[in-house]
Amino acid sequence: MDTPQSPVLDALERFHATREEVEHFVVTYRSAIDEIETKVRVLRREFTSVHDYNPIEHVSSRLKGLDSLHRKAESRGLNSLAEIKDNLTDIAGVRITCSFAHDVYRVRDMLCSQEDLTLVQEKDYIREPKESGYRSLHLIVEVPVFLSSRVEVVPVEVQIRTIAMDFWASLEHKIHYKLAGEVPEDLRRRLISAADTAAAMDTEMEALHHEMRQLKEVNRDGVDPIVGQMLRTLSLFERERQ
Ligand code: 0O2
Repeated sequence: MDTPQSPVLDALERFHATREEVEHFVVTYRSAIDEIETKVRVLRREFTSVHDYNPIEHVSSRLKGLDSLHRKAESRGLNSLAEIKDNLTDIAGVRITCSFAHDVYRVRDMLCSQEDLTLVQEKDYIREPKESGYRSLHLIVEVPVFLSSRVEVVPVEVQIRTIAMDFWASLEHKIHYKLAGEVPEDLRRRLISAADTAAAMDTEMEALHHEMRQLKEVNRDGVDPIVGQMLRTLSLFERERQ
């Protein structure tokens, strides 16, 4: 039994929708997230077993909360669930955290080459960071969701970034939230500088990783046993992490 505060009842009023429509809306977008998460899980498993390397560190997802959805709909003058569906593409979101920047594009390519998935928009905030310092690759992809009586093509926002970019974005988001958007100039500048430092670290870590893999190749043809032991330990460590 719903109480007057129940999110579903609340949504019925806000979006002038029937209960069935709201439930259908939530199920459809949640299923679109499941579809993308399954694709990422399959890629991750295949990579780990076939290529002996896992480019994906972490995957998370979120369905935009009804409050936040309502605020965004109001600010865009959208008055019904149908208008929201037609105009908002970030209702379903999946975030993929990769080890290195190179992996971000690799994962993008692997996902977008799948036949049932259509890339409708790409914003590359890694090559062109936002003024805030924010870096991430944003994709809007459309994925079919097979329901009992029809197939719905649903947009999902996929954010792909490195661990360092993700760390920065979470902290920056927290600061904005805590200060209700009123971030002092000095703090803003330090955040931009921290974003540059994180980007420099990404570049250096990627270079180190590349060199380590090259050494590993050489090791196959016979190298100093101590170096060989180090490489085996590194590779064990890498596997543990996966
Ligand atoms: P949530 O809950 O994280 O999803 P729009 O999406 O149309 O309103 P825009 O600017 O065209 O606006 O979209 P864009 O650039 O693709 O970015 C939207 C999302 O990217 C945001 O979602 C954040 O998740 C993330 N993002 C963008 N810029 C920044 C930034 O400067 N700092 C941080 N930490 N994250 C950012 P939402 O809607 O804010 O919320």
